[in-house]
This record gives sequence, structure tokens and C-alpha cells, in this order.
Amino acid sequence: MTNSMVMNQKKRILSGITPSGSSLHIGNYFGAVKPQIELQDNPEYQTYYFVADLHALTTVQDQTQLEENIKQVVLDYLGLGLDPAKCIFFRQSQVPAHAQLAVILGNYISYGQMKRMHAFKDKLQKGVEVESVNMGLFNYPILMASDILIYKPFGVPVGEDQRQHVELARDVAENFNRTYKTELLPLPEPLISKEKGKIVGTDGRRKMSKSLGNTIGIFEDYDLIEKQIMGCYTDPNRVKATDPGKVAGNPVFIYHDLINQNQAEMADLKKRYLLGQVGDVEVKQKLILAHKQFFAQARAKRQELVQQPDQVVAILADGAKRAQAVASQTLREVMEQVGLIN
Ligand code: AQP
Repeated sequence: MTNSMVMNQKKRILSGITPSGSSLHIGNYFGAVKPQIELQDNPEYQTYYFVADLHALTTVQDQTQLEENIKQVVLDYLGLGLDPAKCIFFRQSQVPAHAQLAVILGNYISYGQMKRMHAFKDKLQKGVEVESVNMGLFNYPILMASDILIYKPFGVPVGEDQRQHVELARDVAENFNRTYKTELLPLPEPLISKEKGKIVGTDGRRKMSKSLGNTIGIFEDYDLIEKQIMGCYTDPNRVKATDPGKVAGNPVFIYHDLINQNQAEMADLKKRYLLGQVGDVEVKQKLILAHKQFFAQARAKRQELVQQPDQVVAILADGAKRAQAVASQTLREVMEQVGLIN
């Protein structure tokens, strides 16, 4: 297949999720997963979504834990509405061309650029010695560039924290194309929501992240989700329920805006909060109820899928086969271009 043939096909969309924790949180969902799933219904696009299990090895180095994380994230995505009849869903490690292309692409990016990547810099800021950062983590953006470029996608729907990595993929593609005077690797667009690309955590300060423990889950037991919501930061200047409160930027209301389908209830809560006529507890209890309603269908669907492990394995095997067909084609073109196939 030539580049011109790719132009005549549907535009491709590509994104991945790292199974570095047990389950998705609402930050992942509203920042990335929801827009990804919506794109599967757009007839302009062919969507490719994968579980980035190779990336998870940078932090998860326990076999049972990794297997469990992968299973959970696959079920989460399918429960939330990813439809394997509409998109190609697979595991990264089952498409070996990703790793093969990464070995080649590492030659088209400098050490200086890699040192500026935030996944690496964050580790150093957390006090980890530079000498002990594992090379999987340091090289993560190169593998991610390969994950992306191998499908020659038009766009990559992700949260704001992944912008830098998509930009690195563009730099790799540009350097490669310039070196060989080709347009073989199209530059992908980061597709990031302005309003929802960075959902704040329950601490009210930092991005909602598994590793920061400031998340609200989707599929966990309701005891835990209730605890997460009840422990959520609100307006620190409000001491009593009768003090007028702040709604703008208040995480509990940010979550209400995302989850609560009852507009009248929300308007009433906001009005009373501003006037000091409602306590945090009531606002949070209403958020718990809204969460239950919003995710009820996804939780039920996921529960069904837990009973059908063979079907889930078949979905991923089929996805890997279809992804490999595209990925191995790009790998071959790149190998030809650099002189590895004569
Ligand atoms: N708080 C967030 N707001 C909006 N989008 C978010 N994403 C993550 N957190 C937020 C987006 O979700 C997708 C999948 O994320 P991931 O788990 O593969 O990567 P992540 O950014 O590492 O997620 P976490 O929870 O922040 O994990 P840790 O703590 O392990 O680093 C990505 O598109 C991401 O942008």
C-alpha cells in the first residue's frame, strides 16, 4: 500500500491506555476515553485503540498484578461502550511491529529532547536518582511515537498530560522525513479537549492521577467511590454550611457538571451554595447519586463481560490481527526507506 492509498481511506485515529493501575478513573474517562469512544461512531474515521501493556512495565513489575491490570482496563473500555465492531481494539504487545519500529525510530530523536520529556523529569522531581531511572521509562516517548506513527493516524485523542508525547512523535516523524526526503510518516494531530483535557483531582490542586491517589473511580465498589467523593476538597474558605460558597473551580461542582444529568438539580445546588443555603454533605451525596446513574449502564455491561472471558480474548485477538496488518505494512515501508530491505 502506498501513501496515496492511505489518503483515499478513512482517516485513522489512534490512542492507548496504560494498564498501570487497576481501573479507570473519571479523569481518564472524561479527558480521553469518552471522546475516543465517541469517535468510533464518526464515519470519517477508522479508530484504533490499544492497551499499552509494554509501557506498563516501566512501573508494574509483578506478573500477577500486570495481568490483572490488563484484564481490568480491557473490561473497563468495553463496559464504557468501546465497540469492537466499530473500532480496532488490541493489546500493544500482540502487535510486535510497535516494538520493532521503536528500535528504528530511536535514531531520529536526540538525547537532549528525550531529557526534556516530563515522564522522566517528574521522576527526578520526586527525588528518584537519575542513575536509577529505568531505560523503559526514559525511552517511553520513543515507543509511544512508534505506537502512533505506525498507523499514520490523522489524530490522537488524549488528555493534556500526553500533549508533549504526541509532539515528540511529530518531531520524530519530521526528523525521519527530512533525513530521507520523504513524506512517509504523516504528522499526527493531538486531539485534546480544552475544557476536559485536564480534570482536577479530589485534592483540588493536581491533575487526577492514579499515582497521586486523588481519583474518583468508575467501577470500584460503591463504598470506596462514596469515600472518594465524601473526602473531596471543596471551598476551603467556607467554614459553615451557612457561609456563602464558591462554585467556580470547586471540584465537587466540576464533577457535577460532568456527571449530573439533572440540570434543574444542579442549578438549584449551585444557587443555594453561593448563598450559603446548602452544606457540602448534601452536594456530595447528590454527586454520589448522579455517579450511580451516569455509570449504571457501563457497570452492568462490564459485569456481563466478566462472565464472558473467552469473548474478550477473541475481541483482542481479532483486533491484534487487524492492527498488525496495518502496522507491518508501515514497518516494511520504513525498513525499505532506511535500507534494511534490499
Ligand atoms: N486527570 C485527567 N484529566 C484528563 N485526562 C486524563 N488522562 C489521565 N488523567 C487525566 C488521560 O487518560 C488517558 C489514559 O491515561 P493513562 O492511564 O494511560 O495515563 P496517565 O496520564 O498516566 O493516567 P494517570 O491516572 O495520570 O496515571 P499515573 O498516575 O500512573 O500517571 C491519557 O490520554 C491521559 O492523558
